[in-house]
Amino acid sequence: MKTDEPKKIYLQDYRPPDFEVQKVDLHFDLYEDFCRVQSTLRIRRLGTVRDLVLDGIDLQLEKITVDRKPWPSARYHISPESLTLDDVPDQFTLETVVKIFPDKNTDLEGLYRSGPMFCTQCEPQGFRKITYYLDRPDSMSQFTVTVAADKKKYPILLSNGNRAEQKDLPDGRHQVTWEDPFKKPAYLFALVAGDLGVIHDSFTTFSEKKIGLEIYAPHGQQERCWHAMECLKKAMKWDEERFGREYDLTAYLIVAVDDFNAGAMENKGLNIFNSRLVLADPISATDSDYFNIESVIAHEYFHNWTGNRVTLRDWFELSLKEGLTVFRDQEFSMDVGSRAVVRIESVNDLRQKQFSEDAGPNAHPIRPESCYAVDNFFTPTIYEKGAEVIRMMQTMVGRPGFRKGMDLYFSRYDGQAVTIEDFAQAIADANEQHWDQFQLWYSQAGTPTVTVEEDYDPVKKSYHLTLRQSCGPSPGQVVKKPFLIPLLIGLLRKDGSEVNLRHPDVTVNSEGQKILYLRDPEKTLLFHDLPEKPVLSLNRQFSAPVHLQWRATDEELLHLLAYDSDDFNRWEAGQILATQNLLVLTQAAQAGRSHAVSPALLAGLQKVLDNRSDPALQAMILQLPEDSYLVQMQAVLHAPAMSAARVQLELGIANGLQTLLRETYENLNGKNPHSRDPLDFGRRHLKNTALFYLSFLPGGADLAFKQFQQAKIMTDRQAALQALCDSESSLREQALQEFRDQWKNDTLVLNKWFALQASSRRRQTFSDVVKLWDHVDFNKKNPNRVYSLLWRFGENIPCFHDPTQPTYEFFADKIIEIDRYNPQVATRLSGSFNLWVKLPTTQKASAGRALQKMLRSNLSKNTYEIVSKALKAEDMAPTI
Ligand code: B3K
Ligand code: ZN
Repeated sequence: MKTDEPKKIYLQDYRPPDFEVQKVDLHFDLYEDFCRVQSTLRIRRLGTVRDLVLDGIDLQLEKITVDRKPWPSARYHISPESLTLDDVPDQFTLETVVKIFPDKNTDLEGLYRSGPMFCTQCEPQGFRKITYYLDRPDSMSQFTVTVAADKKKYPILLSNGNRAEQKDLPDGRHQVTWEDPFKKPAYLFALVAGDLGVIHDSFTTFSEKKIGLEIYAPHGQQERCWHAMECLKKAMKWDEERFGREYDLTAYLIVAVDDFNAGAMENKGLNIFNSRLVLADPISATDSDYFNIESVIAHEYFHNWTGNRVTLRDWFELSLKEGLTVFRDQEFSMDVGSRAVVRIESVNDLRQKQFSEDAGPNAHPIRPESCYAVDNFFTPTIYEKGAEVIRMMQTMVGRPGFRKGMDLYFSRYDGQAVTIEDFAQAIADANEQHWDQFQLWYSQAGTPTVTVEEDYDPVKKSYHLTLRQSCGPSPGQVVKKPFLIPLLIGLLRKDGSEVNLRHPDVTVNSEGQKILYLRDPEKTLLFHDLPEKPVLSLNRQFSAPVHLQWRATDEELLHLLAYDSDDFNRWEAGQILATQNLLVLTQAAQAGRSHAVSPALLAGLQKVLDNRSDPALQAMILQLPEDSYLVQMQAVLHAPAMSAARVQLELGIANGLQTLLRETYENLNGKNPHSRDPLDFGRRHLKNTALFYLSFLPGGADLAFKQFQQAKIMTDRQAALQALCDSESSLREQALQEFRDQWKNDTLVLNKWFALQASSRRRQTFSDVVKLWDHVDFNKKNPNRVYSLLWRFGENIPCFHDPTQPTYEFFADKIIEIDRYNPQVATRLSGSFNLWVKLPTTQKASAGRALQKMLRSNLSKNTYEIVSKALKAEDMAPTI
């Protein structure tokens, strides 16, 4: 499977399937060291092609019959990735029996073992590691599945759909049969076998159907599943109310698994989840764990309609289900929590991960046109930028119009495998729109920049606003056409009130939002009758995923921070002030000059902290932009200078605002620790943000240690430990030791212990990471553990890019090692090298050598794709 130059696949090569599988019958006989899979497929020819080619990898074929007669060996051929039957009848029943070895499956794709249980992960192409099949999303079929295993070891046997039959077998074995009445592609197949704990509940749908809800987890862990259960019911209700979608089977099952490459998987009726996104109690999970569980439980549930009932024609269309479902889960989180805060969190995430991907060597359009490994499509661009594009559609037609479009989409395409274009057409048709230009968002990569120029004439009382758009080159796309960019807009007066905007080019959508459409490379608008220069509030709610280049004055930004009715843009004003200051401080540190912390920023933050409004929003405003966002504004990545600038600003804020920070901390510390009310989430976030700044001041480590020891919930304990982890205090070691001793038997909590150390900004972090790789609690086969240590370290810009340490060499060696047994994990880690082209010369050469070494190491096609593209980004890739 490993090759030097893997084969690329292309969207333009898509052809509809030559055969249809009308019915699938699977029988699994699970044993400790192997599994026998008997598959009976009812197959019909669709076109004129005579030979049937089925996908299959690492399968030992034991039997093959056509219409119950042995199929002669001269008439079939096995290759490493397929089985071809020559000249098959027009319609026939194919039976195959294969032997597979879940125990030896280390890439966690297909059927594999996690501890004592068996489970599956088939998206995107894992099913071909289970049996020979047409493993492509547009091949949809009805599945009946029987699972047989030892009854004592595996009392729970699960698959998709409804339970049909259960019976005992000789030799202490038993079997359960599942029938899924809905046609589905193979990537939604799932199987679980094990001895598990379970909690039960039910949900009654709007047409009064009672659905049984079951969440399974390793014995002893099931009581930690109640939060997930509540989230599931909330999501089911929300999808009925907001999108009119009702659940369609009699049961909905979720299983928590410790070894899982991704976060979760939406298999029809049987979701399989990484246990970190199911299990929670206040002692061991933070508020943000609770939030993530809510959002991912909802996300997987929403896939039942967007992904499962209406699925993908091919993998290049992945964003059709992922972008749309992320959009739906974001809307859900916004409806059940605070709209502004959730929006800010999503945008923060988008800018850190997707914007940097879009600016780097692995940039690709939302609908890519080629790839080496389909596994690599699960990117922030497909997910998060895909969701932004759907959000723009909703902004353009308003919520009621968007709902009409969604209704049309479901009624047109239920039970079918379709494309991104089909979706956009349904939304446009329902709203009588023409979106040819808008669809460029799907085919052109890169983040557009919108430059703003303002000109106010006090005599004529007129205000000119000129907007220009541009988008730099992306791999394979040098020149871009102008995008259709919907920008929500407002103008503020000096007293903070809003100008009643009237302009022929500003339209109002059904929610009363004012939208300015930028269609051309440049546009100028003229506003009359303005007695004073207004303060511009553009791209409210981050209505379009663009960089805004706007030379606002400090006064204007402070005005927005204080008065904008759009909370997103209040936060954004603070971020711009902080970004500008951090960039100047970085330049100064690089040049060995000194520069002051921005008094305007301090004044703005002081006002925010003083004015007791929404604590969650206050906390978000107080947080500085992340390094991964700041790097995008810089031509060269000087990690030590960036790090010095950040420390200087953080210290400046801590010193400048210390009285207010202390007051805030003392007012909020210890209040309602067990409340799960979003307001209390916000209060704790603000309190812990205050602690973060206070920990820089004399006595700060003691304060953090005190909170660490007295904390009743993980949110407070982790925040305190994080502050200590960044410090040089002797209390650091003590706290880390205590934490480990307390949680050494809880894998999820111990991941936090690894992650906090790998994310620490101390100089010694690299040597800590090297030691932690050999720590007795480290397990390189468990994806969560590897991500906690290595992925966190790779994202830790000051430490990963510390020019004084051999970080790249170490990291590359680990990627090569992991790639041998789990390519998906290795691929994710290799993304940390994407910034290498921005490094100063000597460092760039060293990162280049590490990339070259990886490329020579017979990588999997997954990792090869990321590494080779990273290297291609540099015309002058260093040679060795
Ligand atoms: N569809 C899954 C992703 C599976 C990842 C496969 N490598 C989770 C989700 O997006 O809902
Ligand atoms: Zn998804």
